[in-house]
Amino acid sequence: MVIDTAPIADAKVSALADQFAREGFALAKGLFSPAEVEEIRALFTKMHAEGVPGYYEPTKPRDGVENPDDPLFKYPRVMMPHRFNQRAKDYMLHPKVADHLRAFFGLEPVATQSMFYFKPPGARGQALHQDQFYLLVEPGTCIAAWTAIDDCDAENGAMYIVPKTNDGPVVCPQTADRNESYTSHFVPVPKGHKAQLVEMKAGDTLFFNGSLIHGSGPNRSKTRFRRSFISHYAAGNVRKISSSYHPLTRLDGTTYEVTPQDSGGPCGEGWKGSLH
Ligand SMILES: O=C(O)CCC(=O)C(=O)O
Repeated sequence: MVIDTAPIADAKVSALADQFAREGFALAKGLFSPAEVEEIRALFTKMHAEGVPGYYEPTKPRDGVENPDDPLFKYPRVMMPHRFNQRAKDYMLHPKVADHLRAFFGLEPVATQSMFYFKPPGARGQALHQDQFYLLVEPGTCIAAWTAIDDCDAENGAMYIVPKTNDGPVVCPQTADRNESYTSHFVPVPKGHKAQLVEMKAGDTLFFNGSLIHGSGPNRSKTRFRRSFISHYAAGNVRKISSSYHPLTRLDGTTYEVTPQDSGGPCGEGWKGSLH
C-alpha cells in the first residue's frame, strides 16, 4: 500500500491554520484515505494477535490494568510503535500530517511519539488532560495528530476538546474518576469554557495544541471499537523534552537528540511516572 503524497491545497491548510491559532484545534476531514485507514487497522490487528516481544504483549498488564475482565487488559494501547515497526513510523511521518504541522508550527516539525488505541467496547476513556504536562516541550509546546481509525461518536468514546484553552496555563491535575478513566489525572474545564464532543469519521485527523484540555469518555457501545492512531510533534527548534520521548525523529526518519527536560512542570517532580 502506498502512502498518499499528493499535495493538499494551500487554502485548505491555511484555513485550518487560522482556526488552530484561534481555538487550539483543527479537524482535517478525510486526511487519511480509506486504503491507509485499512492498512493501519490491519497492521495493529496483526500486532495485537501476534504481539511484539519486549514492546507489546497483549496479555501483559499495562497502564495499571491488572483485572483480566477489564477490556483494556486484552487491548492495551500500543506505545511508540514507530520504534519497532517501519509502517507505523511511515504513518507517524505522513506527508499530509507534516503539511499541516508546518502551517501550525510555522517551522519544520519533529516527531516525539506514536500510539495506537484499540478502545474496545466497554473500555474506560481518558480523563481531560493537557499533553504538554507530560511532554514538557521547550520552547513552545507539542501538537497532537489524532487520526480516527473507526467512526467515533458519543457512544463509542469520541474525543472531547475544550476550545481556546490552548492559551491557558498547563496546570497540576486533580484525581480522575477511575471508573470512567484508566488514567489518574484530571484537569477540570476552566470557568467560561465548555467541553465539546468531536464526532469523526475514520480517516479524519484532529490536530490539537499541547495545552488544549482534551480527553474522552468510556466506550459504551456493546460492539464497536474506537481505534485511533495518535502521534505527537514538536517544532524543529525544540531544545528540551521529557526523557521518555527521547530520541525524537526528523521527518526524513533520522534520529534527533535533544536535552532531557530537567523541570517537573507545574506539579514539581512528584507526579513523574504517571501515565499519559
Ligand atoms: O484517545 C483517547 O481517548 C485519548 C487520547 C489522548 O487524550 C491523548 O493522546 O492525549
